[in-house]
Amino acid sequence: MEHVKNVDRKLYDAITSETNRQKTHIELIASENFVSKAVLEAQGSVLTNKYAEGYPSRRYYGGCEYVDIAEKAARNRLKKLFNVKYANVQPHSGSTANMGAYRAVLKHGDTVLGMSLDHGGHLTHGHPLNFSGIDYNFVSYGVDEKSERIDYTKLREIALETKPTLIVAGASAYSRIIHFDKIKEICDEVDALFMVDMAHIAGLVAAGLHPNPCDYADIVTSTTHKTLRGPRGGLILTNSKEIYKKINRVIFPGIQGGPLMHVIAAKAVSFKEALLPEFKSYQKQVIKNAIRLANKLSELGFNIVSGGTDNHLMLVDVKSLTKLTGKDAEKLLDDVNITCNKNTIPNDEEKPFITSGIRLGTPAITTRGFREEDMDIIAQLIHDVLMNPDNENIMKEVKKRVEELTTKYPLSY
Ligand code: DSN
Repeated sequence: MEHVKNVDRKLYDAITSETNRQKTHIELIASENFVSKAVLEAQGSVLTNKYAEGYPSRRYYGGCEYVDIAEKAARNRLKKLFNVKYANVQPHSGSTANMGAYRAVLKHGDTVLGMSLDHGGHLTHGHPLNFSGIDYNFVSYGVDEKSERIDYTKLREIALETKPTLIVAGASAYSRIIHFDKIKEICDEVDALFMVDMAHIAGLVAAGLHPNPCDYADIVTSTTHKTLRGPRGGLILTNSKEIYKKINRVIFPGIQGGPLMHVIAAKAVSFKEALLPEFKSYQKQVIKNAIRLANKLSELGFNIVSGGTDNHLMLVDVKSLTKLTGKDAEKLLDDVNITCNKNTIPNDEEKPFITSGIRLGTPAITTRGFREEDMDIIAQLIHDVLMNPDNENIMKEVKKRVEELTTKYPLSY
């Protein structure tokens, strides 16, 4: 950071403070992770200087021979990782990837089914304020009131009734295996296309620990920075040559210009890392840690939505035990250096900015080396803080325990 320090003290201070925050906090935001130094280096490389509109070997600019190596490697590694025929690695984000996928197969106003944001879906799966909900006629499905798992029977009924062009699966706050085979059956029955946004679970899929949506869906989208542990960005996969051609045209020149070649290079590096056996062990530990954290919180009296987790995250209903809102819980935990986000729980009575729950995930802390026994400690600390919001001594003690843990598992940035 020597150069930033010399040129821009303000930004140097902000970046070093953020580095320090990451080192000293227990990061439980389920969609965050810590990239390797190799990924960071590739993203910070001179590839940021290069314009490369088009696709490898078919560019609108000269001098693309080296960035072509990066994009070809990213695509090939990704295809191997997910056992899929075609990959576009240019989407700048998950939102852009989803926009690209929709535009490739939908017309304005087409009917689409997506999981409701309140039940764990995503903004780009049809929220009325998002482009998806504005451009298309999204109809929501959700979870069963009792089991708090996706209600596939109801989903089928909605599909039979609305005859959608596309059904979208995928979630940002759903802790159970998504049964793509069941949704594919429904798609076939109503003659709908099937898209999966696997952003949250991509790393688990890559490691073979969650069913692979590429075996069922016409289009699969993802971000690259969550469980997959790459740089911030998006991607689109398909097994259909026809859909692939449409996707390529939609991404460029349809909705994006020059691809971010430094980010694509970093994606390539992270995909290489994800192909290593260590990545599978890492993902196994992510799930073990999540299950242990959910179990311990549950033992301590917290209601975990759907009763637990099969993946990297859990939704904790904080209000029923502590009377605190999700917003208050997020703030109290932040005060002791535990970072998470407030989250609506199914059929939440609180507004989305207040909520009754928090979402916790284990990808980032597992990257640091945290193991099951540490989950017991974290659960106890969360319990102690949220049950004693006015007790300064307890807050101080918890902060000290957090420091012990973050020191035990240092981040080497
Ligand atoms: N914002 C992401 C998350 O936290 O899950 C989804 O895009």
